[in-house]
Amino acid sequence: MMEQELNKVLGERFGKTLEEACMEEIYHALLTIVKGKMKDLEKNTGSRKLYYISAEFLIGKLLSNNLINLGLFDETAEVLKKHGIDIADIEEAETEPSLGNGGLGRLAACFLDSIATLKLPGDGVGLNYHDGLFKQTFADHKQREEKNPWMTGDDWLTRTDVRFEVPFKDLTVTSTMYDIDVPGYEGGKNSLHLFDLDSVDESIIHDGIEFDKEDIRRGLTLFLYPDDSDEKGQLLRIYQQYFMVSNAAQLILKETEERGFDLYHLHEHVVIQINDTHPTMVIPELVRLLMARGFNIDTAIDVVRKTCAYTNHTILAEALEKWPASYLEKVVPQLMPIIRELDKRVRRDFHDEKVYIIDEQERVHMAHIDIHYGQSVNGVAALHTQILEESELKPFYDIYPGKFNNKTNGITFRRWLLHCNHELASYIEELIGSGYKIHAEELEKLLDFQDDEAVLDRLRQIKQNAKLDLKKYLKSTQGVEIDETSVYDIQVKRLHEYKRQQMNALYAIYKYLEIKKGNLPKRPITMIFGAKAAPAYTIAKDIIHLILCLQELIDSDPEVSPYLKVVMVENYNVSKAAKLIPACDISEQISLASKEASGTGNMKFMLNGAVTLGTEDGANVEIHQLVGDDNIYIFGKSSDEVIKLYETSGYCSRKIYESDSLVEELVDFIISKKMILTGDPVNLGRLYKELVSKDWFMTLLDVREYIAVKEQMLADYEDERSWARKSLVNIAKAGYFSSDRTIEEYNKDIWHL
Ligand code: GL9
Repeated sequence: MMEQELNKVLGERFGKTLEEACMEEIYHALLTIVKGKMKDLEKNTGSRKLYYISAEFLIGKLLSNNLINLGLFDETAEVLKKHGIDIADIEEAETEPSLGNGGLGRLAACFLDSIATLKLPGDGVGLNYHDGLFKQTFADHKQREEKNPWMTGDDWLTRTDVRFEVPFKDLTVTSTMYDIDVPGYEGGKNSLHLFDLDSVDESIIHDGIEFDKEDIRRGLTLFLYPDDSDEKGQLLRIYQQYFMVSNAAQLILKETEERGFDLYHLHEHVVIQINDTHPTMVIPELVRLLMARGFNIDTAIDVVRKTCAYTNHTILAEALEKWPASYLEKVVPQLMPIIRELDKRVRRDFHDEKVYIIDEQERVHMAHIDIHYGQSVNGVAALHTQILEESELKPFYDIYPGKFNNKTNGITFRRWLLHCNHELASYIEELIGSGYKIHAEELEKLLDFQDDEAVLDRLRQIKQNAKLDLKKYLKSTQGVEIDETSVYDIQVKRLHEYKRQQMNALYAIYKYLEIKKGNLPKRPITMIFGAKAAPAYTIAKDIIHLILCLQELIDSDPEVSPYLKVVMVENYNVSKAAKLIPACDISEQISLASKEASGTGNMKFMLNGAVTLGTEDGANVEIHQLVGDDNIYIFGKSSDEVIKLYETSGYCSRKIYESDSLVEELVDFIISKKMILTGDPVNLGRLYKELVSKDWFMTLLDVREYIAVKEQMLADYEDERSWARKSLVNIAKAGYFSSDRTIEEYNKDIWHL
């Protein structure tokens, strides 16, 4: 079947056969075939429909995943193999849509997969950024940013004839809606609706990722997260957010009326999930649109409140959006009277300025709108929700205890096991059958094999094969040589001080100095990093600089390089994650306790048989509970202790630096002569100073214990059988982290679809 179809499409489009076509042509033929098949699928329906509004959908490449969900992957791979083609090479021909920054955006993509798979009616709504998150390159041991276009004209987008007028203060624009089909695994289909502006013009980009941020007509959807370190950038963000939610609100009202429902009953037929505060303006916008249709304000607010639900993804203050009212007046003055009315009602009912929407400095707290004017507030892991209830959002929890609930994040096993690790997925199927692909908790059946030496050996072999694959991949893409007999220790995620890549780098320094002293490790260690830093985040870029300098220093030292290797993977993204995760032995999840709301990489690594080295933070806490003390390595101060230190200003990094000679030696190395000769004294000096005199995320507090526990872990790795058992237990217990489970919980507690 697939063979005939491929030849037919290749013939029609390129006048070629499978034998003659190049990788790009085969990719485009497959794209055409898969799009056609998805078009024929029936959309999920129901009397109540979900709209998941999100500024980010980090969908990544789609070909293989769509083939898997349509049940066509194996056949396609077979056909290609018959002609001497590896489907992995076809995957390379697809450009990656990087329409998200990290976990939050990838979560939205995993959710769409699970919602479709569970056959629930639910569409995503977002923006069609022409350039995804910047493409990262390295030069002079520093990050450079380049634009990252992904639309090729022949891609997964389908232009629709849905268009809406979106009014801003100074101009009114007309949108165009593009759709991407989201097929469920073995049936079901929904849509991802991405709104765009026809007048957007990529030619206004110059010098990397610079452009005139005031040119709204040509620049509105050019970039995901344009730099918002200045006022122009912040205003552009408001333009983007309003464009997104006004389109979403108009689409929702249009579809609800087309389905024949009365808007006075909107909440019975629609639920809107607000993914972080970026889509918050959908609340006043819906109130405005309903009032324009004749609703009085009380009824409009009441209906909207019953329709909307909010997910909080972070407790970092910098991420809780507070827009100056004057900015909103400049962009969307039509919303300000409504926002002021919403605030007035809060002030009437509650006498605590901590819960007001507009504060004394005339800033609008977006999360406060969501909490007062939505029916649900959820955190994304048990500990995170507890912190929201007990400290971050306590005044709100005291008012609305019933609104708060937890939904521990999850990942779609279709991408993060079936697609990225075929060999492991089919071996698991051999052992316990295929039921686990739909009922993830069945993975627990693997526990029956924890003392089966043949099974443990095979798992080790599968890991070894993945490590070899990664070795080849890094060689061909970055020219880097890694040793497949070494232990692979991997930290991949956005670069942020709270995630503490700097602490891992201090371990590299520790190991370097140990080797120099003659204390050689039993087995070579490969430390792999992958991370993009926000273009305006200075210290994050300094940390990348430190890692790249260490990489070179170690590589060029023949005493050390046989035992230690540091590799920073360039342009870490979804497809690189899929190559790195199956090959990992040690999964680094070392955020400062209380700061990582959940983490989802931790789950991906676990599912692929890596053992976690982590703090009691985010979903690590739940991983720990599931696998037990013997199958995870935990270190560091607890979230309670950390929160207390912040409250009492009780942390002083300099004290630790001055009293602990090991810490002093490691930190001093950053500005040692060797390092200064390799790198830039400005960057290294700034980072050194930051650690000694500020260290806001308490690296020095935990670094000693981190080193000790990592050393223990490396020693334990040498008992290969017992390590393989740990690996098996991690896979077996990962079922809980299927996003299918997460979505079932959202549906049961919030959506009721
Ligand atoms: C995040 C949290 O930091 C993560 O811990 C969490 O797993 C995800 C998904 O809930 O959300 N919140 C947030 O703002 N980001 C997250 O990853 N940031 C980015 O995506 C860059």
